[in-house]
Amino acid sequence: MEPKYIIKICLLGDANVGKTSLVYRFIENKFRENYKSTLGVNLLKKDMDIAQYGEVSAQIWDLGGQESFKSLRKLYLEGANGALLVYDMTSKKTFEKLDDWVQDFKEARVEAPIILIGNKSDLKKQIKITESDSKEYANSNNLGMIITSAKTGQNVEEAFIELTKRILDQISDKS
Ligand code: G3D
Ligand code: MG
Repeated sequence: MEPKYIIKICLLGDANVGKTSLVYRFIENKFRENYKSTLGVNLLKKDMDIAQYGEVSAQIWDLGGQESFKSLRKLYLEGANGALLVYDMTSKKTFEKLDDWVQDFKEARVEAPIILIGNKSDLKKQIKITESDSKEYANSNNLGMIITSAKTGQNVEEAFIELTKRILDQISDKS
């Protein structure tokens, strides 16, 4: 059957925050300790069955290895219906870079929903950015927020599904 909706989801966030691991966990339900840093863009597809909407096919764009090249971002973000914006809970630096990503995304896709993800929640002793810091940031920027671990699988599926629901709510509102 043809999916009723085809959507584009982008993974945003600095290198090493766990974007590729989250996508891999969501699609394959596995975690690999050793990734080669992704080059270029990974493009993956996942079909979901979302209550009340039915079949949805998500194209998941994972920017690899070139997160720091601002000039690529515009092309990457073009046509995105929503984004998962990831930081590493053990790295203050990746949290401080969020503004940059939010700004770029909003410039390209003004109204599309974003979910903020604090990843690596399993590294409990090394956490530097708490869930409440994260909530505060999400609230003041009007983002959804969820804490995940690509390693244990905690909340990974929930994050993708929550974003997909928000995207569909928005798409169907407009039609
Ligand atoms: P990126 O795609 O954002 O660049 P990767 O990030 O998915 O390549 O992950 C970067 C590193 O973080 C990898 O470790 C990966 O195993 C690790 N990682 C990703 N998610 C988690 C998580 O939830 N918990 C823990 N503990 N580690 C995670 P290496 O050692 O290969 O650099
Ligand atoms: Mg990657």
